[in-house]
Amino acid sequence: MAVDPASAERAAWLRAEIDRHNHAYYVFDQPVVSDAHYDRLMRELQDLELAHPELVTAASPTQRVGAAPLAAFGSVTHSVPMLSLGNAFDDDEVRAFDKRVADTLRAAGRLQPGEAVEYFCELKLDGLAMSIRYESGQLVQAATRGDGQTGEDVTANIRTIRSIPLALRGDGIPPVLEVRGEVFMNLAEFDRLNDAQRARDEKVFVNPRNAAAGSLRQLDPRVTAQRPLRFFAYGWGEVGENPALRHGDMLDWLASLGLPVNTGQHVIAQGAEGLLAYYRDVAARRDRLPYDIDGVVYKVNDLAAQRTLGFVARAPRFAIAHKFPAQEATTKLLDIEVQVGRTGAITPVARLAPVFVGGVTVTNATLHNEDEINRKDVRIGDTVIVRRAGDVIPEVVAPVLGQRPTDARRFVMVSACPVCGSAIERLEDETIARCTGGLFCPAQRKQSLVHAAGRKALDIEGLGDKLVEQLVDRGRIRSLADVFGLSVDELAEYDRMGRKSAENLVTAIDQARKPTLGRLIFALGIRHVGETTARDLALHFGSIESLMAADLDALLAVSDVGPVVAGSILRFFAEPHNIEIVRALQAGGVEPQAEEAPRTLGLAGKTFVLTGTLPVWSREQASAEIVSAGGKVSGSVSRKTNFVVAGEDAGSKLAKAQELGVTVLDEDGLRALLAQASA
Ligand code: 5U1
Repeated sequence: MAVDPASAERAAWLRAEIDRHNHAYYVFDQPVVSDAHYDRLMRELQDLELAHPELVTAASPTQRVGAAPLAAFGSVTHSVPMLSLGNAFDDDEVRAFDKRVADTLRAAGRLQPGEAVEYFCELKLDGLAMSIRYESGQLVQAATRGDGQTGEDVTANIRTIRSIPLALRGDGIPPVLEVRGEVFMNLAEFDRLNDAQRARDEKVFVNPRNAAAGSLRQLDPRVTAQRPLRFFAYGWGEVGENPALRHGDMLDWLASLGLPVNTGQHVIAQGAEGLLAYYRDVAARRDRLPYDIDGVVYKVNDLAAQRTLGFVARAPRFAIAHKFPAQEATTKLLDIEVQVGRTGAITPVARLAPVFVGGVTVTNATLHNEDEINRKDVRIGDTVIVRRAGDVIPEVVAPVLGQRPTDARRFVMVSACPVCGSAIERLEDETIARCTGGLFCPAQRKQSLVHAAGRKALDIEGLGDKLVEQLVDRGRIRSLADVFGLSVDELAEYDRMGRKSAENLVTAIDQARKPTLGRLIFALGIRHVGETTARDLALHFGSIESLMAADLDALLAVSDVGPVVAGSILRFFAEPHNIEIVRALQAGGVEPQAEEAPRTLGLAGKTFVLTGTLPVWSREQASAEIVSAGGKVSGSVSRKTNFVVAGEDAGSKLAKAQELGVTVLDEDGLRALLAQASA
């Protein structure tokens, strides 16, 4: 039966519409419709194609996961070899690269004396190189780099990546276009994938690169389709007619054909110093990028100059990768010891053979907790992968199982605190084991004192961990109150303490006698009471006496204090020795000052909950607007919620708001409220 023209037209419209939404969502990260609306379009197209199979085209968005599982990947000979890049590891190597380029171009008459070379600078994503071939605008093949000449045919898997168009768009579609770029995974999506894998008891991936590689090597494209893979184009192989004069124009052209290009991160730079400035800028932002990068890439921008420079072996002379210090390295796990934290938390710490990673030499790394060690199956004696990204504490990512020695030992959690001998307890629903010694435990006492002296608490400059260690070990201070009895004469006797430092410290201790009430509450180190909660409690109760006298209902009346925090405060003040400490502080002359209420912004004190998809703003944008107007954004609706902002497909939160009589706004309502607040 012939397809009626209306159905054919509708199917074509749906395909174009879904492609448009894919592009907005996956290439620009700016969805213009809700997930539910997108799903409805997709379902309608699927239904139409089911009713009229003649309407199905290879480029239809319904065909991304159409292929049956493969027995093995075929091989593909690249029509233009896939090159690799030479590396530079320091400034001098970058300057030498620029000099080589400039000298060659000057000799060829392509650069005037004194003129700097123009480069196109890009991020070097830590993923897998991919070549995707379009013929007459249709995606026909995708292949891995392999050895540069021959790669694996991963077409069915690449078709599942929604940011990659199945058909090119726009005018001037070339007869053949091979796009080259990187397949990768965003960090947040990688974490979510691992959470889901863990929940299903399936393999957890070591890093986003491995997850991307593992996802591409799936013989069943339906598995790949479930993985959050992304792609950015940075080059090309075979291309019929090249319409551009510069690398940057070429990328603009690829973007105009609907291909994802990392445009926001590119820069044009002049000469070596311009390259190094880009490198430093990216290095400073590296930890805030949504994906892992392992360096930046510099390419001579002028394509004719690129041809003049040509190639050496398998790498171009016109481009170089400037690598960042590796964030992962392998080393030997010598031992696992445990540390006792301020609240008694027992943290296993890996003692490592020294290894240079993330720009520093690392000898210790956190293993978080016992479950984590078991989950990762890390054993003493293993060779392990260690990761240090930015300022984050180094961590053991995974063992290298192929290198496990036969005498590798499993970690056994201690049953008594290694510092005070008290029992170790692990509550049923907690992952953390704790020393039950409380402030009897010197480790907890020391850390509590360091916390209390910290900048956000009593801010006692000069009372650091080394001095606290000595004071506690010699039995000179047992609680925070004892700090206020320290004298210059006795302090001057301690290691590394001259008379001048002792005087400065006693002055700092004196100044700490008048903290704000919030700082004093924070200094007490009550579990779950952070700096902000301490301030809220101070503003609400006005004095330490009222806080100590507060019952559960009184505590729950404080904004952002829920049952967990309230319970923790009640338990803290139920301990006689905590009351004694407060009394001793008062006797030592500590007099908290009234907390100053923060400058009130328009929405101060108002709590919002966001639900559903707003027409224009993403949740993050809406939250940022609310917070910058002084409001708070919470995840759940309660009687304390002032406004629920509901978009399309809002679910149970909207129902709860209606049930509780909480004011519900749409995006326009929120904008009006914000405008009012700023006026
Ligand atoms: N950004 C970028 N990454 N990357 C990797 N450009 C780039 N170019 C490459 C490689 C391997 O190779 C060129 C030779 C196309």
